Amino acid sequence: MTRNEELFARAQKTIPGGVNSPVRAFRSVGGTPRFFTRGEGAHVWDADGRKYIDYVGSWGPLILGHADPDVVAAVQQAAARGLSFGAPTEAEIELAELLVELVPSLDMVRLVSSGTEATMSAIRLARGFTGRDKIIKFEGCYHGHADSLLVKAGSGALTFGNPSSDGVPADVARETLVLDYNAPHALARAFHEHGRDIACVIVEPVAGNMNLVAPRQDFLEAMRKLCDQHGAVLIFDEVMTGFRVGLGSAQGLYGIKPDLSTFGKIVGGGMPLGAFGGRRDIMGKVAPLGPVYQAGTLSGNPLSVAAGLATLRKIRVPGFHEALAAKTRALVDGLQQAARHRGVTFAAQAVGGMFGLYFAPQAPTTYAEVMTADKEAFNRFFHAMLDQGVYLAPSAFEAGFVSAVHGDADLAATIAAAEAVFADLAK
Ligand code: HOZ
Repeated sequence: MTRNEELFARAQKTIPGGVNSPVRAFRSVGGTPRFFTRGEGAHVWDADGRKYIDYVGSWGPLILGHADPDVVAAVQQAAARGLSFGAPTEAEIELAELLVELVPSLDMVRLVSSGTEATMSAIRLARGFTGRDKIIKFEGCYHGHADSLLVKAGSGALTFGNPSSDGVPADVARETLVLDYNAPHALARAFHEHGRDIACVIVEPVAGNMNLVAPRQDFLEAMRKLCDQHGAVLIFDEVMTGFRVGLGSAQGLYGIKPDLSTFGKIVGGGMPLGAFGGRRDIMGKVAPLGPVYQAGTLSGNPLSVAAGLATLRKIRVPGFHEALAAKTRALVDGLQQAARHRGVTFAAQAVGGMFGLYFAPQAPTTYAEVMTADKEAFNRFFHAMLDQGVYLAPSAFEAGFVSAVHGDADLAATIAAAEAVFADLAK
């Protein structure tokens, strides 16, 4: 038995599935999850001492790689001054000011402890602001695990959703309309039928939880226009895309100004931190200014704020995101070329520092298309890459992430490993 296997067997006795977040259990790809002992730069080491090039990056936060010395020092210094006060600190203002400066749609922000908390709070705020209950989300987009958001499409083209988890009340799910991603006509129809009841539209402006699906520009533009016409709040869930696809996030990249935005991952630099913010008139409804309640003992935690500030200050240098995007593009181009050499049906695409890999003839644009990709081929690819020392997300339905410290040698080694794996897959 390997040390990873030993730890997994032990973990399953006291932790459901042996993990603290389901996708980590490798259920989608099969096999034993790797238990990590250390990360440095673009690399991680598992409990058996094996080293991997890491393209998960803690699912997005680690845009500077593992254990960036400046981020670690900032956290250490904050920790030495006190772990938590449950009272305001100056650093929270600095982070709020920086967010407002970097993302033009933000007039005000509230710091929370996770992306789930941020989206859950933004939905409540949109409902409180509009006095309406219904929300629109898109099939395949994930916005954390709050009840209103764990909802999948019901039957029929335009129906209210069904819970996608046991424990979510059907009555709550019924308030959520689930539409196809990248389908502006479906959105227009939904507003035509239900416009007066719709509090908000929430969207991942680049979907990253059904593998990576890039948005059609007219889809984003339609939702901005329809929300304006019907008095609904447009929420961009930038937990994944925030500060990753550009310094101004996806809203900067696509030139759309949402009413509210949610952040997580990079904003906390690897520590638990989320944020939601937006228009002043809407944020003015948040307690204690207004009647929409939201609170948290660890909100604005000093260590998380220190890590977030150190990360954002380091990535706001000119050219940072261009270099990250170029590197990510080089990776996906190299992988596509390797697959072509070996005659494997495969596509890949990048948006800024995030990427998607698809065992399909071309990159999908909807959830239905994502579902037609060859999942078995992905699973074989995943395990073969793992054997070659490349750690990809353990699911065909997750995006990948490149950091600023992935070097040319890492990219070349990854592409060479993939070429060998594609050769095997083609046999
Ligand atoms: N929310 C992540 C998947 N898109 C998983 C996070 C984790 O397992 O850490």
